[in-house]
Amino acid sequence: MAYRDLRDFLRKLDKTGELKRISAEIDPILEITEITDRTVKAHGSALLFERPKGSRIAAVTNLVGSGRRMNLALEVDSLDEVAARVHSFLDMQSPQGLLEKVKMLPKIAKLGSFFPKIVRSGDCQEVVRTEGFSLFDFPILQCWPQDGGRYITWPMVITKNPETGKRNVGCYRMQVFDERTTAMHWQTQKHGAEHFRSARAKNPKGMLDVAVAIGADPATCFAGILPVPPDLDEFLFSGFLRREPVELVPCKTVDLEVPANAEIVLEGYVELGELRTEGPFGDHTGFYSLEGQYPVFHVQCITHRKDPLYLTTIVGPPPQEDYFIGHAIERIFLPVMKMQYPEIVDVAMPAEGIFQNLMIVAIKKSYPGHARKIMNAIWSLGQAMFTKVIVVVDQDVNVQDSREVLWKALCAIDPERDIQFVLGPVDTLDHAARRQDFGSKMGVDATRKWPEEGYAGRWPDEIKMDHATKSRIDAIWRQLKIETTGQT
Ligand SMILES: Cc1cc2nc3c(=O)[nH]c(=O)nc-3n(C[C@H](O)[C@H](O)[C@H](O)COP(=O)(O)O)c2cc1C
Ligand SMILES: [Mn+2]
Repeated sequence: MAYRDLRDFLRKLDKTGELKRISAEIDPILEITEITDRTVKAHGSALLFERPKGSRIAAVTNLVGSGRRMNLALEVDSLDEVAARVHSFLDMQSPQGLLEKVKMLPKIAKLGSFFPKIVRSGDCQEVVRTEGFSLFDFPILQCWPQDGGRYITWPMVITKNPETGKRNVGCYRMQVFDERTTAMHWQTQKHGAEHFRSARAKNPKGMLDVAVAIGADPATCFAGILPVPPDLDEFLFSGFLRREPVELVPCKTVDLEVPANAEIVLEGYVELGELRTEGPFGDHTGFYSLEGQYPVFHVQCITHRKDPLYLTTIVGPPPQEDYFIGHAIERIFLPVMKMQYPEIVDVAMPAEGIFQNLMIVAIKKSYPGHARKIMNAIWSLGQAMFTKVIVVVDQDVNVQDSREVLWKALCAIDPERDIQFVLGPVDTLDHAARRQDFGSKMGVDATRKWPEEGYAGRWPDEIKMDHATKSRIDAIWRQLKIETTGQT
């Protein structure tokens, strides 16, 4: 059974020793960050701040900031199980004969059963407030000292495509300007920004309805983060992840639907002619992203449960909670990448590469220039377009082991020959780029080079001891009593 809501998941965490309640008064200004940062880096539990200073509402951080809790969130023992489910759905592509078509039907029907379901009422509307409310009632964090203010960091921002009417859910940080206004940090390549531009093209003086849901069952909360193609409803994918449809209720004041089990919902609009200075914000790069001009969200109604919980996360010097979320996404979407490019054996995005900076890809190389073909493929694959450095290695390199990759990749390159630069879109948060949103990317072909690629010599074998010697030494190893501590 899927988790009903955020508190249902918290109960599960409590039972498994994965939740720490903090009853001391802690300030959402900086202090919650410092505690959360130390906890996630020490592989600690989820945190429930029962008495955030200045608010009567409890705050939750580090919800899925470990592999263990991510597995609990997705109700699996390993992320491979989710990947296998995704794989089995993709497997139904292009059935051959009638029999295969018939066999496919139950799978399609099952996918159909994950479509979001509209319900008439939901806990998220237990309390409806159209006046006298203030965003400052909630324990919204100022995360880092130089932040421009307090930021909502884990919202599900919901809009509809003005052209197609299709829903989008995105997690975009929101800087609180005052009691009822925030920024909307729609980075230029994201779907929310696309909706904004397309609405503005129609009517520059108009408005775009926006709803923001905060806190729900974990799979639903991931909706905003999932890198799915435009016009594919992220809530469908959440339904697939939780194996039950996401239930949605119509908003009170805008023509949008929000998860019925949400803790808090902000309803309102963005004025299409209005931009305001947003930032700085201590970001997931480990550096501050600087001020920029972003749209403004006007809250006209807040609905929430009688005793809402405020779910938030912090980003900053890695690793943080977003590493675990990103890693889960990497595992879940690997079958999708493999379907399009079957030569991909595995990929890894180490925490220090903060997702957009480094992707290591192992391929089954089968023709000259294959590594470069894969780089170009990745640079054209949704949000993977942001990847600043792609390192392509042969399939016998374990990409999950950064040390092995460093060793083998560096041995395999003639830098001038094997490095490829391209220009294109880069992540808005890349402060090193020559221009915001535009810059260069680098591909490293660290595969073995072939004669067909102009390599004149004979590529050497990797050193490996022979089995016979190994087993002879295995047999006498203990008797030799050589002390090994495993430490340097
Ligand atoms: C904690 C967190 C904060 C994020 N903040 C932003 C943000 O402020 N702006 C943004 O464009 N993307 C942000 N992202 C990334 C988007 O959520 C992600 O790219 C998502 O897939 C965008 O959805 P879309 O493709 O529907 O636009 C954030 C992700 C996380 C995990
Ligand atoms: Mn989207």
